[in-house]
Amino acid sequence: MKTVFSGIQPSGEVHLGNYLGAIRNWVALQDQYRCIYCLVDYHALTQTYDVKDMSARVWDVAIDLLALGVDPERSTLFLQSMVPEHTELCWVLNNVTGFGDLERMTQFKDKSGTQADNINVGLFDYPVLQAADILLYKAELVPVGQDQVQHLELARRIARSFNHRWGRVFPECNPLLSSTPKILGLDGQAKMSKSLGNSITLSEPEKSVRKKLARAATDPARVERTDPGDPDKCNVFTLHGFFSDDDTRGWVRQGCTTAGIGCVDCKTKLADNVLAHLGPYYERRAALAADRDRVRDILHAGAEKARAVARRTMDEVRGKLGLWR
Ligand code: AQP
Repeated sequence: MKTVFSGIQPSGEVHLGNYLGAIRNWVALQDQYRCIYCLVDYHALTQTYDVKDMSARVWDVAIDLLALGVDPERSTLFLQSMVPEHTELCWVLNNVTGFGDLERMTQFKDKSGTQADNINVGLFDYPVLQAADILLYKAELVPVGQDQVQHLELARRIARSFNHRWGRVFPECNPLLSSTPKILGLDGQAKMSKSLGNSITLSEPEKSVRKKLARAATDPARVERTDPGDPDKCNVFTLHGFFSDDDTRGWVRQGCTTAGIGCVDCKTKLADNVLAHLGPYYERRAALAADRDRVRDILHAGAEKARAVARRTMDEVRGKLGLWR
């Protein structure tokens, strides 16, 4: 059985981009593969954050993942910092990673712009820690959003370089994209992202979801209510693609291209469908939030399972490196 690995930063609550780009795939893959999912808290250190918020962020993301359907009976869910082999393997992999390769990473370039006051070495080395996360479990499939594909190409190169220099340990890993791999921000710019403040988090109250969607950018050609638009250039229509049925999508496409409906009609329908889709998640989230011991136990049990695999891989790696024991 193939191994699937993926991670998410506990840098706040899960947003629609995370869900549509990656997490719904995490849930779907659980029946077919050995799935390992990780809250990558060491990755989150690369951004400026308030120490007193970190633990709440971990809770929020853990609860969100479980409420969305990550099932601890079928998958391993754990916190990265509870398995120190991640950073250990990262150090080893640093030695087969080209400086120039890291300089070319789009995420590093983007983040260097948006957090210019904190361009740290961790941010630069982020893709190597990500490669270590994946390779530690010899994962072959990595469900991610489009923004992570470049990092996975690098992870493959790093694995090859390791195998070439020290002997074969790691398999090739491949990205697994959902049908909505890139959700744009509500401002219509770049990608939906917490740090850009253009996201909707799943746990937001109904009023806030409706308000944010009502203000979401649409096809720029639709300036007036009477202007026809192109749904394929509209992020709101991309969201309908997942949350609405064929009839609704047909109604939107027809109404938008002929200016038969306004953006308000289209967005109201979308908000209804998003909220209806998230109904079961709201219920499960409330139950989990009231049972913190259970969530803590799940993360501890997950870390123990992950660590057993991670230790074996690191023993193998140290053997290949010729380190003294
Ligand atoms: N807009 C998106 N569209 C599709 N997929 C996305 N992902 C993130 N944004 C989008 C995917 O979600 C998974 C977790 O990503 P992450 O750990 O980078 O999550 P994040 O830190 O919460 O993402 P943000 O909001 O983009 O964080 P910041 O602003 O802190 O950088 C990944 O598989 C990712 O591809």
